[in-house]
Amino acid sequence: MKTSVCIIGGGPSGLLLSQLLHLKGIDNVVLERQSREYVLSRIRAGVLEHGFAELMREARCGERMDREGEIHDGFIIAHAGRQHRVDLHKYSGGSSVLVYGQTEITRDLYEARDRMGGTVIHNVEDVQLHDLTSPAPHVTYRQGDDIVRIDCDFVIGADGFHGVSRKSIPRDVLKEYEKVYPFGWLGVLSRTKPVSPELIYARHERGFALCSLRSQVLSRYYIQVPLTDAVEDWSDEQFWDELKRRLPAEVAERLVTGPSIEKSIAPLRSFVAEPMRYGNLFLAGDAAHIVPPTGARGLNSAASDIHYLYHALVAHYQQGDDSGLENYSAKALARVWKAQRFSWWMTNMLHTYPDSLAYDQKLQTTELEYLFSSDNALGCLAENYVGLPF
Ligand code: RFL
Ligand code: PHB
Repeated sequence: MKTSVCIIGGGPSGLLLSQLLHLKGIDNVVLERQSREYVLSRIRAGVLEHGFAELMREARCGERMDREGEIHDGFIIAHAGRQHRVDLHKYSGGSSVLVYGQTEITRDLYEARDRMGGTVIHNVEDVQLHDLTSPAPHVTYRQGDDIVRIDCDFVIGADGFHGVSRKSIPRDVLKEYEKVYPFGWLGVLSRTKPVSPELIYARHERGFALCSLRSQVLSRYYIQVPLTDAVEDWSDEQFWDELKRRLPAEVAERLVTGPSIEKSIAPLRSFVAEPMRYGNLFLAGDAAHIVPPTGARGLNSAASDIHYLYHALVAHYQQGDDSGLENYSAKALARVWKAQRFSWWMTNMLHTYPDSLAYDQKLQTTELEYLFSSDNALGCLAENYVGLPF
């Protein structure tokens, strides 16, 4: 098989780039290790910035998102039994975020790829990247007993944190920066009315909690748990009891509980791999960087990578201009590190660390008190949460 761009990974990053390139007449193939059903069963992001939504519209995939997504002009931070609203609209100069699930984004992208006759190959095994520093790289994979070879100009590594692409860069070229947090998030999806029309981020001595939503009939809640906990350790009842303990009494009282329809634990990690280019391989999204979900930046950072790559590839194929490809890694990383900083800051401010000093706890409280006493501090939070410019 021969194509211009071979994209490894059929998550939101890979599918979005595939769709955008196809609309510009640039031939591409997506290789995905899992089945479509499996990819669509993963419950992840819920908060999108406008830059991401714009890209979805440009990819002609924004119709359902604009119809069903909810615009949020603010969110709540709860601590010490009190609730403070962060007015995103006021403090970010009129911006907001969109609440629309990653599952729905992915579904919309798959449907668009089908409609346009895009090539997305599922259940590929043993993907291997070859000759990445040559002008003619190729990718091989196994499907059943067959080894299939794809010749291409460029390989895009959009295969998430555990993918093969980043691992194909020699160890002496790649530098990895990592911070692992001593806790995870236990998430529950339930077909219940959300406890609040806006998200609530709660700091509590028993651990962080988050009340989020997918729609007015579908709620998503998280609680901070030790890394040693397993999903099986938590019955639905235990989850709801613990969530209530961490919310202000007035919120806990109106929480509607119900059976969980999905329950999973995600460990929290900050990670960046540099550079994001090796020869004709370009990394994008979770393949190159991970943030703890506290700042809702992960998918949004993937979107800015895709924006830069898309424009760089179009300039290459349409104008023979390679400056975008040359600058890709530096440009993407500059924004990636700002998302890292913000996510680390939000995580530190809101989580309970197992061995924190009384001094650290005082600083955490002071950080929150300062935040809600300063328009400048709120402005800083708001401009990062709605997304820095691409
Ligand atoms: P993905 O989604 O991991 O997709 C990569 C795809 O590559 C496939 N793959 C392979 N395919 C072929 N060959 C191989 N060798 C392969 N290895 C892997 C995988 O099967 C998969 O389908 O990466 P992508 O596309 O870069 O997207 C990134 C986002 O998924 C991620 O950043 C967000 O989900 C992070 N995130 C959030 N981001 C936000 O912007 N806002 C949020 O509100 C938000 N909330 C969250 C989150 C992530 C969470 N978890 C579970 C980590 C909440 C949670 C709980
Ligand atoms: C979610 O709804 O899954 C969600 C929302 C905000 C976050 C993280 C996750 O910061």
